[in-house]
Amino acid sequence: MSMNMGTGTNMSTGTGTNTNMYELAKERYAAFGIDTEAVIQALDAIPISMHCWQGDDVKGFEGGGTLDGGIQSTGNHPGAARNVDELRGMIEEALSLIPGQTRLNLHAIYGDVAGVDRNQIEPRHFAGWMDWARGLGMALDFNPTLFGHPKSSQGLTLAHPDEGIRAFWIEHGKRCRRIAACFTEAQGSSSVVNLWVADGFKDIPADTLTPRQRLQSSLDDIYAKPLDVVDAVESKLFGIGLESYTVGSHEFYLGYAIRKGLALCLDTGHFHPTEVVSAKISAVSLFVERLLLHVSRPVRWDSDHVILLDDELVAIAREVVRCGLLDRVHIGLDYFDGSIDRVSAWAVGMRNMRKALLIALLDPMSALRDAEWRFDFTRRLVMMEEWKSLPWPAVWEEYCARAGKPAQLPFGARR
Ligand code: RNT
Ligand code: ZN
Repeated sequence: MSMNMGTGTNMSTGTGTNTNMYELAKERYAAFGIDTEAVIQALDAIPISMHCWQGDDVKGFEGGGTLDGGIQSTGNHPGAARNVDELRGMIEEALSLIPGQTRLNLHAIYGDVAGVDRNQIEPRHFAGWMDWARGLGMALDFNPTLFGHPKSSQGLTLAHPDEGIRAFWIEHGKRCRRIAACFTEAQGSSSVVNLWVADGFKDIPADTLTPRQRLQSSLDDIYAKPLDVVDAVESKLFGIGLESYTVGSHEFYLGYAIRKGLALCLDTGHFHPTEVVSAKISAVSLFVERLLLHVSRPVRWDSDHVILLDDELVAIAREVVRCGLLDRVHIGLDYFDGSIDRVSAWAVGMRNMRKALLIALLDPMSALRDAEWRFDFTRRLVMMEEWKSLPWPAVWEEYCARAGKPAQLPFGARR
């Protein structure tokens, strides 16, 4: 099934407001062999999955809402969504500021699930989301929620020594995949189901192997039935209170995804501080068919700050584009900042991701590759450096104008 579904705009008609600036930019890029019209078309069609959990600080609608699993949303900015109507209203407001194909990434705790335990959830608990999303022409992605629950309070879920606890979470995982398969059927594009578990230990464990064997066998159970979804697994380095050992490490899931043919999720906050996801993409792309990116911004730890238009964001987008991976990499955002207006947090991050993709699509890759393969490293360097001062913001503004979205965000908090 095609991945390219979500809200979108018709790029083939209409011109923007800054025609002079744009016409100049078009010429400058043409000199580097880049067709900005083709870039604008391509940019608009790339799906980016917006994470619902920025809107309410990852609380969900079960009624309890304590966050554990070693993740934290900090800050007391007013306006966190208290119910599904408020959350949808905030998402709609964010969408009015965000150009391009946008998908929505739900967690299992965001269904109509007050009083429904995780091993009881069904597609009907998500019928409201499906109706609403259909009305917006927006596709849904999904995540099992294996944290913030009495049965995750010991820091172990799918790797727990108690078979009953493992069975509870396995059932949750299976049900989540079935719910996502209903999304796929309704929306005509495969729903991406990402599984992340916090399982680990605060202090140094004696036995590092047995929990991994348990996790592996639990996962085998969850993925036993083939369904029309894109299954992804997400590794992590450590969480708060789980500093010494993570069962689902990078090596664990890289191996597991390769063996089972699953997508590998790389979260930009889940590696050692000097490691970058942009440096991993081409290598892992040789061994897994699909990647999921959880684009986040770690500040000293996996702090999930709003993503900036920084060098690493552009490097990630550039690797995806240069390696020709746009149809094998699913791009999703994953951050939650409770200290600022949450609608603006979405809008800034979603627009930054798309700006990074624009910069990447404007890249003169074939000329650079040509110079590189002729060992003309002077030409490669000069071209790369001169290209950096080309006027990509003029193309961005033209794109926003054609998409009917503001070229610049309003500065003030919306809530
Ligand atoms: C946690 C993972 C995970 C979560 C979401 C809420 O470190 O990044 O993806 O952020 O599932
Ligand atoms: Zn993540």
